[in-house]
Amino acid sequence: MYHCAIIGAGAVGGLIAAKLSQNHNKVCFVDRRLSESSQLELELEQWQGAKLQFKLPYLNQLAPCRWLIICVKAHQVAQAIEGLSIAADCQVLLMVNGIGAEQSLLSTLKPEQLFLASNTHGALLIDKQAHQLRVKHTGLGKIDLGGYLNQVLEPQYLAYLNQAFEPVYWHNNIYPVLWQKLAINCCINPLTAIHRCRNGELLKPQYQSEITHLCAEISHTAALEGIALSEQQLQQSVLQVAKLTANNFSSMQQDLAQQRRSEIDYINGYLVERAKQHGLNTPCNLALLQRIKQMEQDYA
Ligand code: KPL
Repeated sequence: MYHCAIIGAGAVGGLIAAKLSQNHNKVCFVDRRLSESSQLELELEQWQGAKLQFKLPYLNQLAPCRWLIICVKAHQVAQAIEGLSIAADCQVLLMVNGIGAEQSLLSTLKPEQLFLASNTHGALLIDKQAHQLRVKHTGLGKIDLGGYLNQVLEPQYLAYLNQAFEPVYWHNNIYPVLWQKLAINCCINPLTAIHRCRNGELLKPQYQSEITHLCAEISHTAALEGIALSEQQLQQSVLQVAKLTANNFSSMQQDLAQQRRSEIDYINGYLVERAKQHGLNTPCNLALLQRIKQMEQDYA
């Protein structure tokens, strides 16, 4: 039995696999698209530390595991688990940007099997070949997680993650944390993609009024969803993350620069949709959603 199977051999998946393996957990990667199972050579350049190297199973079918961790792009979640038979005692941890992708898992899983996480560790993909993955841990962050059903009890086996990734914080209600991260992504991701800049640029005075309006819309929508997050609190988190990740390009900036599909539908798109359900207009978030959609349509 594997402790963890990981879907998504990218920067975050590589970081998680390496840290868990370093703590002597049995880890494998799963990718249904592989024609046959093989091995993946994984190298992690640690945060201010030596390099770690592992050879991990790279399977085209899911093997028995306690945790299945999904860290792909939000719009790839449904496809990533298609055709996998996930055992009833396997706990699934979804670690993606935005909110809404979890809905596509509920036709396959019992809701009590599903856990949602927010990750703020910085991870950079250095190189990805068919059987090789090199990643770098670029910033120490934290992992927050909780049950899809707001369960009060910490799941069994959380210790695996905790030892490898201190700090891992358990929340009886994970949704306020997810909405706070949503606010960060609603502001930083589209603005850096549109202005083709690093996260730190958004600390400049010319962006402050737009960030204030975006946060006000998010705070009002969150309140209608029963989540109390003040505009000031959200704005402060956005600016704090922009400062901490000042030299990074956001994931959406990178997606658009490389003409890939972005996660906008699960970020500003999710916000606009939830607000609409409550009869609320969110013009600032809608404008960013439309601008990013337009930029995607203009790809060569
Ligand atoms: O989550 C991020 C992303 O780029 O998707 C932030 C926190 C904005 C860091 O770049």
